[in-house]
Amino acid sequence: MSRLVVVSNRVSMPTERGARAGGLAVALAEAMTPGSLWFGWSGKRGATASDQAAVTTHGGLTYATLDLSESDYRRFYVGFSNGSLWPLLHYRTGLLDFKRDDYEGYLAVNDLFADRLVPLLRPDDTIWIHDYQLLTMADALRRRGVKNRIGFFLHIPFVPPAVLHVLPSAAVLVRALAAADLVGFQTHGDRMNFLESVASCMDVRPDANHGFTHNGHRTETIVAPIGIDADGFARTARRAAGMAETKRLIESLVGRALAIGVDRLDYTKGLPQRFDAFGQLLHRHPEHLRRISLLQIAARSREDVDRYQSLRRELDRKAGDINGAYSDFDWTPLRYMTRTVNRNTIAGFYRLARIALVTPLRDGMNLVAKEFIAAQNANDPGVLVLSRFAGAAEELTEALIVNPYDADAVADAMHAALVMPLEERVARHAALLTKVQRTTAASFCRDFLARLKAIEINA
Ligand code: ADQ
Repeated sequence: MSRLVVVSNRVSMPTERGARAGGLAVALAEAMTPGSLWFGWSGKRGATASDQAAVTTHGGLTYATLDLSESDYRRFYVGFSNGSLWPLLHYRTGLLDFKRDDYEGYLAVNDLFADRLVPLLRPDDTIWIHDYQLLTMADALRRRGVKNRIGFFLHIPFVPPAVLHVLPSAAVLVRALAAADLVGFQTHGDRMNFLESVASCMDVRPDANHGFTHNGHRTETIVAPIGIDADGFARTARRAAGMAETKRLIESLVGRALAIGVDRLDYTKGLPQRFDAFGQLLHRHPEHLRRISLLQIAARSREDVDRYQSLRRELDRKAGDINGAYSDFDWTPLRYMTRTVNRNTIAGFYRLARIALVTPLRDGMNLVAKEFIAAQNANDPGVLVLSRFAGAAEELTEALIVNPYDADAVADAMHAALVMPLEERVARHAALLTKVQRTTAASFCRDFLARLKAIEINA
């Protein structure tokens, strides 16, 4: 049987504290059968990059990691991946901070990954590369003679050609991606944008199966929405009812409704707009004054990118404005925290919440939306207020779908959620839960890998 080789920017080792709590490790748990190899950056920076991968085994899996040099880190990771590709692929061209030197660093690290992976490869390995940091790695492997099946999955959105071409050298990236045998996206919209970009950059039209052939190499595409282990997460949420943190939160609410937001502190997540919308709720619907608290948990991330520091300051200010305007001596409307909260604890918080605000300005999928649905008590569920610009909105149509740029509309949706009759809440939740149980982390892995393994390759 062919071995699975997963490649991602970061490898979360099971020995790292909390590393398996979320992210790719959980999503790929199903696919990583004993014997599989996980390859990527260790998260460490040294004076120079590793000249070979450090290989360890744990629980039947092999982990191969390399350190990056400080300059690789700045150019590949901070510079091009997070300063150019992340804003671009989230449609934020105004935030693009392109530097030719960073771009060259990006190509060099993708080449470095390929150089360090090649010695570890066996002829029948199936290679699955993840995400925007590694757009050119499939091509780097091909240039080193690798003939194995290569799949690539993009966790974040893909933009239409008019947006893509804002990035100098975008065509190079699209052509490099086409070196994979299978390229996967979260939504139909993302795939369509990619195929239009292929037409624009490579002058190749897709066929009826959404694949295309260029210079004798065929590239197929797949829409594979990522999901969660819905039943497992539901169990976690039920168990969390007995936790001390859950009890403390209940006590602190003194019977008030809880609205919750859980995000990485990132400008794509629409947090300033969400705070404005909450302010509008209190302004336009004063019947909710003193009756609701919004708990926003925002995990700090990418703090060495300037843009993230200014976002933090903006949120501190807005939170202060709202609480300054509306707080009472025994009521704080907005509880905003940037401390890390354990995922199991958050599961219990979701179950208590009457509303979840998942209002990104753009998001590949957004697993928080799915986690919130899985965590609910089906007999008395909370309501999901979901941005139309989250990938999850393509599936989760029974949520209250909003435009996150329209603070009044989001405020009205929150109001609708707060006054929604039980019967309607139950019906919406039941429909959503069916979907969250259908496209799970396991089905995501299964669908992608089944499709990849079915591809004929001429090795
Ligand atoms: P992210 O942008 O990180 O991921 P998301 O899917 O919302 O976004 O969250 C991933 C995980 O992190 C979830 O399990 C969530 O519970 C957890 N998480 C988020 N904020 C947290 C917080 N404050 N504290 C603790 N845990 C938190 C990228 C893409 C997404 C895509 C995923 C998976 O940007 O669009 O859904 O990959 O493909």
